[in-house]
Amino acid sequence: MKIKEIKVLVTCPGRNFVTVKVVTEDGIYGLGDATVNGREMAVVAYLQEHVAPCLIDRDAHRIEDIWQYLYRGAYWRKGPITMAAIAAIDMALWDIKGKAAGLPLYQLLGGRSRNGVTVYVHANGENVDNTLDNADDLKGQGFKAIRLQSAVPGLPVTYGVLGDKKDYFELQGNRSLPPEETWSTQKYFSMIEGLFAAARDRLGNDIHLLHDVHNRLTPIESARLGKLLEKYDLLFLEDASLAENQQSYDVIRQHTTIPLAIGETFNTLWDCKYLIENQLIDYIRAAATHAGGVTPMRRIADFAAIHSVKTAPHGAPDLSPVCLAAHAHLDTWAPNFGIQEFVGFGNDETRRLFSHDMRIEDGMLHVSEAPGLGIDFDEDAAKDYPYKRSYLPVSRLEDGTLWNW
Ligand code: KDG
Ligand code: MG
Repeated sequence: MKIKEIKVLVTCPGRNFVTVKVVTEDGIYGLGDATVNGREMAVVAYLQEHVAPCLIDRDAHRIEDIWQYLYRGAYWRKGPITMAAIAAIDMALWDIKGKAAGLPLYQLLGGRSRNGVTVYVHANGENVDNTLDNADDLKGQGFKAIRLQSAVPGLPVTYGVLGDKKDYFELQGNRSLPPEETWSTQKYFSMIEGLFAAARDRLGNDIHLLHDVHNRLTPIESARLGKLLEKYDLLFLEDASLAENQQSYDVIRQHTTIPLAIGETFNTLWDCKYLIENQLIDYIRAAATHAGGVTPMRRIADFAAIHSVKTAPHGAPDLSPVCLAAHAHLDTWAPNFGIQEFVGFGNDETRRLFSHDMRIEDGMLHVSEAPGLGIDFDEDAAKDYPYKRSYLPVSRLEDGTLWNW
């Protein structure tokens, strides 16, 4: 089944998404997500100029060979732009194979390992009480796991807290230049333990709690935080420190038994190899869009499984619903699946463009039973929402030093 056309479609139904459509000679097409938040057009150029021309007339069924051709065959490997481009092609080819076979993707991966995919949702707030009001509300809706992020007193903006921009999509799609935010580790430590102490008092022990540090701490500060939060029984502490130097996690692990999660910005298995094989983390958060697609996500999951590490794919709104669909299949299959991050199916405009029948019930995401990924994209409607440049913020310490956002 030859590939006849590869379309790269950029649209901004509130925030930018790069969607790839691979069309075959039989008329079967597949979809993939190539969105790299704040760098979208770099992936578009990579796909249009350097990938699409090489794939025309190749057999769409040869997913593995095409993946190797794009990864191993190029002298310049890895990195978010390359891997998002490869990811989108790979997802689209799995979508095509599923449609051709008449089977949902999870069946091609090995079939169902569970009834549904447990998700964690976000409770954010301007203060501890308000964060816990939001968490209580989510608990009432049946969610079993909640990430808590509360504003840091004395800092004008805190990661994860939406402020007056209540909509995550609107927030992320409307920054024509990177806004600058201030960070203070000392101020953060004055808030964080109280948040989790109050959370256990108010929400009880029958709910999973999580927290994202978003790389703001050094390894020894992360170790201190882990020790402080151990007694509140978190499902995991995410991105406690950067792991560009993966040995940093040796330091954290020596001091605390808090479960650790990382990986949303990882692009290959190599980025997490040392962390996984030394059992320095408990959850790997790689995403299909940013780690090269379904093919390498399956390898990461298998490698993690033999080291007792679970999967917990990234699910922020900078991954399109096409990526969420791919995750729903991987999560339904992976024997060592842990939890899926979930921030909703998007605003009205996003739901108009991406149609699917995934659903949330009793705190679980339920995968589509339609062949392939089980998601469609309305190319014509997408023209109503053209690309709009938008950036993530940058972070500075209070003395002006640039820090990790
Ligand atoms: O684009 C950046 C977001 O994806 C990131 O800030 C979200 O850390 C995040 C998360 O865990 O969802
Ligand atoms: Mg995160």
